[in-house]
Amino acid sequence: MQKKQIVEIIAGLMIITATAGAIAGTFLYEDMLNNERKTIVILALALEFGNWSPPEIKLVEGEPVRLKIRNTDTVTHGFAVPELGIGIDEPVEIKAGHVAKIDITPTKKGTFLYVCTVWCSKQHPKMVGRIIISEK
Ligand SMILES: [Cu+2]
Repeated sequence: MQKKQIVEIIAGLMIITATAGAIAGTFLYEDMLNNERKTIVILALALEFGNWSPPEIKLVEGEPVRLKIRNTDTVTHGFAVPELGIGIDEPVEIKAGHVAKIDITPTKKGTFLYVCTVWCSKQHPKMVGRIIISEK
């Protein structure tokens, strides 16, 4: 192996290390910012493949949460909670394999439906889940 090749390999490794470090740092920083926020992961799947999972989530009035909606399907899904105004003015579209992050602090108790807003299959209108918000 020539000296030039060795130098190029070392330079390449340094770039990879720096890139991985920057990415890891970004995630850690995000987690730090997110410390006081509970994260709830919801999987988006068309009805025939399992529907929203979990189909029901429980939140507490006044407690900030981050919803991470992970589309593990092969088609695009949308997310909205019409009664809470989520995904209405700013539609949330999540392409296959992508994740949408929505930070909310529930301000009213009750049961609200979350729906898919993108036509994803024949069963699309049945792609509905429930958010139950209880009093603190
Ligand atoms: Cu849909």
